[in-house]
Amino acid sequence: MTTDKSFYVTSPIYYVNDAPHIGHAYTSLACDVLARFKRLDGYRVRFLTGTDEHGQKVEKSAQAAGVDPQAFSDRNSAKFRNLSQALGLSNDDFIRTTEPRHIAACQEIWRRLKERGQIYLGSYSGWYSVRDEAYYAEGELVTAPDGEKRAPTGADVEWVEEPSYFFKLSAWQQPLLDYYAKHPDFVLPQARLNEVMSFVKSGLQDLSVSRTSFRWGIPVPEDPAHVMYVWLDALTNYLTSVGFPDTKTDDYRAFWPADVHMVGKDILRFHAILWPAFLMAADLEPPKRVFAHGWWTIEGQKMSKSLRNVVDPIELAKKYGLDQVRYFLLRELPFGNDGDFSHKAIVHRTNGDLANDYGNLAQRVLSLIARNCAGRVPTPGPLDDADNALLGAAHGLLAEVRADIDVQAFHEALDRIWTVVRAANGYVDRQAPWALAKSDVPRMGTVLYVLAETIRHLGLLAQPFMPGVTGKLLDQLAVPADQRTFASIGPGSALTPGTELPKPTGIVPRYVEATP
Ligand code: ME8
Repeated sequence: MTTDKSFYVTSPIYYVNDAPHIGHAYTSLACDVLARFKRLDGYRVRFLTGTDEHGQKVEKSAQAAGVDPQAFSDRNSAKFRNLSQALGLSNDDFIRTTEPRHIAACQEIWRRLKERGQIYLGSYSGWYSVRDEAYYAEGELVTAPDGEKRAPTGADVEWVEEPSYFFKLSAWQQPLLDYYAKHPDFVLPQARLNEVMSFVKSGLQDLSVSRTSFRWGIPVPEDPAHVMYVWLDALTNYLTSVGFPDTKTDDYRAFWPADVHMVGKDILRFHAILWPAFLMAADLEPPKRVFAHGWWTIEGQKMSKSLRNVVDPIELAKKYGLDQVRYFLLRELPFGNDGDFSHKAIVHRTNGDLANDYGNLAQRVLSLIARNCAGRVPTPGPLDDADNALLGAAHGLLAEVRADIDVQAFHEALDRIWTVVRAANGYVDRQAPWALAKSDVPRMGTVLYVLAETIRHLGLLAQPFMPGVTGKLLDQLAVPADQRTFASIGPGSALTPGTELPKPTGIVPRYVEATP
């Protein structure tokens, strides 16, 4: 495809100490929807995901498992790669931070920072949380009920004293504030930008960016007794994937700066403060947006291994269907808010929005056409106001949905699509094409044509969310593969009357609890 529009979206790279769960799937699915939407909308897209493999947390987990950290990373990174496959993610790259291309990129960014006088040698003494891979100032710590000092996230902290290189983060306080002021959409949702800004305004300290008390990291160029701080290493992955340090490549020019770094709210500060500061200091452009989404609890509780309530997305997809899981996760919560996952809620969405509203609409229209129009796209006669209103709503959806997707309001995009689904179901009820089949066959043809065109649009627009279900729907409308992009939205590529359609089959089954 030749296009000068390009779009680069990234998920976080996940730590290999944990097995993939619904939280990881959520972020990656959101990226996938964005990537698919932009591809269908004519963009050249790059979607990156992968695994974060260095640092003390991974080293300790590997030790606990009795394997060396590389073997441990190999094993667990493969689980995330499998997750991508099982979820049908359309990622263009899967990066591992132990790959040579990434080590080269990190060492180069270090050199750039060093050359520009942004890094100096000192020694760190202070608190560190291995679970968060973060440094905390004394004043940020909280005293837990057991009297222990903890990170504000509840994680354990330990006292660290070691030689360390520092990044002059304090020098970037004002440039960061200026950047936020100039780019009010840099962090979404808006409220999260306010949190970031007040943290930055409260003062930034220089940041320890190397460690000497363990070995599992990328060696600092010219001083290999130090390994790089895992967040400097991890964040750089977004540059590695587009070819950095070579900034002349086609991919680098097309895709840097990234359009959206999709993250959970837990890692917003790393992305919205450290990352643009590192980049500006290295004379590279900061990303255009960081979207920090909310947190899922499970049936009202925090997800944790000890509560044995960790939800495996692959099991979930096997139980309800992949598209049902994708739809549920992106429809249930306003994207950005926290929410609760429950089996009751997913069954409700699957049987209500999907089987009853969307699936039933398609089923009704396709079987009426099969029965009354000899299985061929009917020929429309003159259109009345009701026909034009429904078709107009379908044609107008793209512009509205595009605006939602551009601010990552996935729930609103779906809500809008479903407004037309409900309008179409209402139109079927009111027009009663089954009665017209007996009283006015030409009018029946018009009504079924309007409906077929409407469901074609509903199929095209829901593709990024439910590639499987919509694929089946578009197959049943005999829409050729090259007419499934958003360029085919609107009256210009309408269904051709007389086209033979395959025998209709259901596209979204109801979920029925298996009897034990
Ligand atoms: O932080 N609800 O990796 P990580 C919603 N390696 N999202 C959740 C979630 C939940 N309950 N639990 C996890 C790291 N997530 C670093 C990132 S990026 C340069 C380095 C998702 O394995 C959410 O996206 O701890 C969160 O930000 C991410 O998993 C944390 O993944």
